[in-house]
Amino acid sequence: MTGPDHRPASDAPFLPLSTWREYPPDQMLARARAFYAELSGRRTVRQFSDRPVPKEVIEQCLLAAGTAPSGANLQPWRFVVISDPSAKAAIRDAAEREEREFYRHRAPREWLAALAPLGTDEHKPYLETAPWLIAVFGERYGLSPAGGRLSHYYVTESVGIATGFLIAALHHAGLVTLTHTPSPMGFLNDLLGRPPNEKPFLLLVVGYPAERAQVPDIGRKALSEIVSWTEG
Ligand code: IYR
Repeated sequence: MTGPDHRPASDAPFLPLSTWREYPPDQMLARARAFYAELSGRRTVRQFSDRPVPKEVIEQCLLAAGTAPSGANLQPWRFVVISDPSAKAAIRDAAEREEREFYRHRAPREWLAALAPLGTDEHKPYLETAPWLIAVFGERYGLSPAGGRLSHYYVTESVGIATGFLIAALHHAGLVTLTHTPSPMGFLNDLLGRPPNEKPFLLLVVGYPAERAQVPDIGRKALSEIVSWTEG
């Protein structure tokens, strides 16, 4: 066993690492395979059932999201969870207004061509059908109790990682999600009463798939297309 590596000089308290555990190589490989198998079954879904999903499940998945690493551990995320039908209707209305603009005027031809295989359009009925919407915000800066600004670091990276954890947790729990990015998303601050230091990151639609839901016939890149190894 190697001895301790550099331990940063700091007066801040440190604890022994107690949550890590080692697996023998064969188990490690089996676990890595099983986790990939689990995640590879995740599909983005655009046809939702209105079946209710217990709040406790969403809560646990949000706890998982909140374990993400973040710049200086400032945890610059805020999840606004919506189930109220009138709030969902207002979000749908505002999102569809932006999306109409996007699909009819703003989107360059090349972008529309890239979206064609997904079958997306300006209609977002699932924003009302699905039992839960989770609006993810990144705190551009924090606020001190006195109201001063506190710097946050790597907000986009941190919130992106937390959102990835959230999507994985929801999938693992047996739910489906749609990562919705209406643009611009400023309407979410207005509708949800969020302060100006919170920047909308994306809107997650969460629930059960509709019966006989269909997904586009698209695949994932091969390992060789996404990885370059530089081995000694
Ligand atoms: N925001 C639009 C368009 C859209 C953009 C990308 I990039 C996607 O991967 C999917 C959709 C919409 O939500 O329809």
